[in-house]
Amino acid sequence: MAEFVVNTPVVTPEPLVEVTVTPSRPIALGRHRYQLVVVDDAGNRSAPDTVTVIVADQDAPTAVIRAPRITAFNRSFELDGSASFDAGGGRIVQYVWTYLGPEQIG
Ligand SMILES: [Ca+2]
Repeated sequence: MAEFVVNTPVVTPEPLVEVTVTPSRPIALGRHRYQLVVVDDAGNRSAPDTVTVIVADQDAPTAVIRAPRITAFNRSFELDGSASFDAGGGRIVQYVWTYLGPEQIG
């Protein structure tokens, strides 16, 4: 586990390191670069190798539709999607409404 700070090296004796991310220490959505330099037992340092890791919103949002239970004949009414929410660091930017027709009885 390691809390990475920009341009501050983290030194480990092992070839694996966890980039620790918690709700209080998130990494923003987008492209992030990491660099590795290795040092041998004689103290020789490698040239740096770098990678780009893309932090992406991969979680679908949840739709919550609310409406009046009963509405009067020939009266407009509202559908409300404001209780919908997203996960994964993103936000909802579009509401796609569809009338599915009369409910079939029986
Ligand atoms: Ca999302």
